Amino acid sequence: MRIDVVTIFPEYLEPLNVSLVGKARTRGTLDVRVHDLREWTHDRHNTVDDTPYGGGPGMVMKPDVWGEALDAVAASGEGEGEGAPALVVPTPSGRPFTQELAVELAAKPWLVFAPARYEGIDRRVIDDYATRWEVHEVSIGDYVLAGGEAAVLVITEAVARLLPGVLGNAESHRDDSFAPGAMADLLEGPVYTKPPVWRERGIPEVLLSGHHGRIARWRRDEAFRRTAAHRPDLIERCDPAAFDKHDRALLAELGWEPGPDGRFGRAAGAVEE
Ligand code: JQB
Repeated sequence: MRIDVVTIFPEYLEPLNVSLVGKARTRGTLDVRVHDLREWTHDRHNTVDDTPYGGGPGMVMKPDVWGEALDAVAASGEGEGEGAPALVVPTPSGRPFTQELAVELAAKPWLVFAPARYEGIDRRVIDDYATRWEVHEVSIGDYVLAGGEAAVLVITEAVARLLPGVLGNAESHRDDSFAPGAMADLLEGPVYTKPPVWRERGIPEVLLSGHHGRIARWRRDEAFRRTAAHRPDLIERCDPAAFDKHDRALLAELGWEPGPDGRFGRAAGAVEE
């Protein structure tokens, strides 16, 4: 996969040289190219922003500079047989970035990221490229960043670990929380390693028992407890056909009960733990 990033802060993308993404790059699985947007300015001050039409606070990134940059990046990939890249624009008003979207993006041969600063990019840039390229406006969460670069790091790491050969066998994707598939709808429970006693704290007995069935059940219970506490929306969204008798008993103990549609919700008068 090829990834281009166009930014006014190329040094912000340095973490892409490290760890999993850095290794994927040195092994040739991932070709990452970071570009300074100011290379495509023509004035003495390398201006990338201007005041917003209609007034208001802050500045808006200029469409002409972004247009030249994106055209140049696209032209640099012509003849590599990939066709047009998919453009990814981080913005607080974008589609929520989820594991599902990570899987979708990991299937593309070529991504171009356009992380903005200030109040974002002149709308006409997104509208114009959307007539020729696949464009994804994406938000990594419900909080406000000062620009899109941190989102590029997040999205790139989530995508890179899905590329063939990037993760070792020891860490394959099947039980990831949120991975579409097996344990898709529950958060992961706690994990432990040696030593068996640390600061007078032991390990849950069941994990030392060697009873694989009981261990699997305990892990599922812990996953339910964490999910109910931190992400009740995930329990509510679950198809109750996925719950067995034990799950139902545990949910009842945690203050959940089936509603008219069979889906579980917090029981009226349930006590917050
Ligand atoms: C400028 C960004 C995010 C990119 C993601 C996320 O554009 C704005 N609008 C309102 C407030 C602040 C900004 C600043 N800003 C470019 C830019 C914020 C991304 C961003 C984001 N992806 N929160 N904020 N989840």
